[in-house]
Amino acid sequence: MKIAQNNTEETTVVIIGAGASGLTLATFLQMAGIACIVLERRNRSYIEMRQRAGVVDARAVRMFEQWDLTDKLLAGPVATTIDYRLNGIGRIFKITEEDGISSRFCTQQMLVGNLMRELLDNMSGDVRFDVSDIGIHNEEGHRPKVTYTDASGSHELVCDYIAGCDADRGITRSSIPEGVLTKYTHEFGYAWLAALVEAPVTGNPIMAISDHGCVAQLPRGPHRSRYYLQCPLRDGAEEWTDDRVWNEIRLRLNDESIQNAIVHDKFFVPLRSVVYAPMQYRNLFLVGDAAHLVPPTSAKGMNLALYDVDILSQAILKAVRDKDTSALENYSETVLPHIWNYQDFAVWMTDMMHDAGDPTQNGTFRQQIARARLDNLFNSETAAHLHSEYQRGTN
Ligand code: RFL
Repeated sequence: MKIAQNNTEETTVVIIGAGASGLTLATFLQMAGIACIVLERRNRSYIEMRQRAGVVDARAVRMFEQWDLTDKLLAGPVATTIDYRLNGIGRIFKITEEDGISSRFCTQQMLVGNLMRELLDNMSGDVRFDVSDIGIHNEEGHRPKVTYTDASGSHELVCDYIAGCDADRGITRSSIPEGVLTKYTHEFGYAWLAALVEAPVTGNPIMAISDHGCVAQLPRGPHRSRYYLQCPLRDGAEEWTDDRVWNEIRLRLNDESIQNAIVHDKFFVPLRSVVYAPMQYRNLFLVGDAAHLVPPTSAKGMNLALYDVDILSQAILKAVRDKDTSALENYSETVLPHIWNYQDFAVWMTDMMHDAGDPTQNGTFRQQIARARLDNLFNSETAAHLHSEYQRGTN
């Protein structure tokens, strides 16, 4: 980092957002010797406590292996199986491996905490927390500038590239002039009540279809898990008391032995899919949730964000080291086919798991179709190949 004037500094890449994608990108750039500064509106402990995803997929594990970071970043056991149930009757399926590499049960919180330690404590990375009023100046023919305010006053960063890693409600996407981006969106018409509970997954993670709707239990560290319960859009978290949550879990899993446990938080998520295209404008590149959202059923949001980072970090390396900007110019075109592949899979999987739930609406026929599809997805060679193509996307 060079200091140009009093409160103006120069760097190569400014990354907005210190979530899963921003911290991963910063770590890779730092390891490659490319100067970068991360701007984050929250403080470090808030980010380290934020509970989200629970599985790092095989593709992302391979990416971290290539940077020799797997042991440092990915705590947690290898994810091998998942229990899909239909009206209480379960079948255990093996999670697809990619070239012998398995997914890992590693919560997003653990990954983010490990990235933070690696970047800040071991590599002296530059992450500025508690910043506000970020302004993006990305004009034709000029080096981009990012302005921001913190407790010490206002600052300006002059850079070559800006990475928008600030998720759906961030500011980088909204800095792009109207008419440049197209928004593609799909509302599923139902919601999930997500409840973080003090009860670990004791067997396999569960995805279940029942006459009362879909339910999932996914690991969130050694002592906790998150339950997801399908519910109508008209509901809200406040209508779901803790007792109602546990009664519904017992009903949907057809298991009276499940005991109530502490519910740490509950929130309500209307399920939707969104893609913004193109994912770049001049020297600004959108990454992760800033560019696309998938419903949590597919467990792919964080993994898609990590995929974007993989492609963007390689493209920045090429531009800075070899003065070859072709991969950066093609960033959006390279990433989007993979994103659409996953959107396709996510819509297929989400509809199958939810439309089959209420027999008064769609009949038990749909439930048997769902069973057949799951069997095919995980057991038949053709379907396994198809699934692994989805997993592989446009590698
Ligand atoms: P992040 O991780 O949300 O990071 C964005 C960062 O940007 C900051 N920020 C700003 N900073 C400065 N100025 C501003 N104006 C800013 N606005 C925002 C934020 O504070 C934050 O630190 O986005 P990123 O990096 O794109 O990563 C995406 C993933 O976090 C997301 O896709 C996943 O969490 C989605 N997701 C899941 N993905 C999976 O792969 N598997 C799962 O099982 C899974 N479960 C979930 C999920 C998301 C959930 N949420 C968000 C409802 C479960 C839940 C509950």
